[in-house]
Amino acid sequence: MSNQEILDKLRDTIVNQDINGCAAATKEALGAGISAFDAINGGLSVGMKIVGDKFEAAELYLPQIMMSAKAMNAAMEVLTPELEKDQTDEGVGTAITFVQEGDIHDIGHRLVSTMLGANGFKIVDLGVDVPDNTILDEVKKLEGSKILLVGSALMTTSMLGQKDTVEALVEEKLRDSVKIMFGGAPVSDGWIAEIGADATAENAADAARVALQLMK
Ligand code: HCB
Repeated sequence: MSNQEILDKLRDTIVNQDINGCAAATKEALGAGISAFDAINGGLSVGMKIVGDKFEAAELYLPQIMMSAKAMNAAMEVLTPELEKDQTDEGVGTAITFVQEGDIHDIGHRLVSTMLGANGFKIVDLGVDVPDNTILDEVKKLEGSKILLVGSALMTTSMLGQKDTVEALVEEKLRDSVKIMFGGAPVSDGWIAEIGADATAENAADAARVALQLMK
């Protein structure tokens, strides 16, 4: 089977909510010499995009989306140790990663956290549905070191919370202590400029590149 066929198989296991098949296809991809990074970008994420589009077109419903998400998680269990193997010890800074309050979508958040960890960031993962107070407490603990806030929001409602987070940092006089990268499907460059954050990124690989740039 060619590498493209294996990537297509990965994609299809996500679309078909095949949890065991997805884990097996992920192992097959690694066995064929496909990198964890290519498996995510060329196979799994392509599948999640199709699932998202089908959900929007009402061709799939929530229970099916949850099964696709589980398949993605099964693949990430296989891939995370691989991504961690590439981990550098450069100590570029601490990335405080979180999903905005009211939002439990964590697939992209976990991909981005893993990718930043593999690129030398120490990761403080606050998880999902994170209120501003928790973020501020963590920033206060780390004040004085190099800090990157990495927030995800997948819904237009939770995206609005990113503005509140920036305002809360300004109010607590912590804005200059951190760089801020926000992402998630609804986040645009225009929104980043409007709320006074520093950057966004299209995907996990882009997030690593942008994050390293911000820490310079
Ligand atoms: Co969910 N959901 N969902 N959902 N969901 C979305 C997000 C909608 C867009 C679907 C739609 O209606 N069109 C929609 C939001 C609409 C809106 O506000 N505009 C929606 C809704 C409405 C809901 C519920 C409210 C549904 C309901 O209950 N009625 C509910 C929300 C509950 C809540 O959060 N309070 C809900 C629930 C679910 C699950 C549980 C079934 C499941 C989540 C499982 C999980 O995450 N553990 C789910 C899923 C999977 C989706 C879709 C289909 C896929 C999201 C995803 O995982 N994408 C999504 C449709 C879509 O996005 N088109 C749909 C794949 C990942 C890899 O991409 O964009 O998350 P990503 O991350 C990328 C990228 O953005 C970037 O890098 C990542 C990796 O490449 N990135 C960053 C991410 N964070 C970054 C941070 C940075 O600093 C930089 C880059």
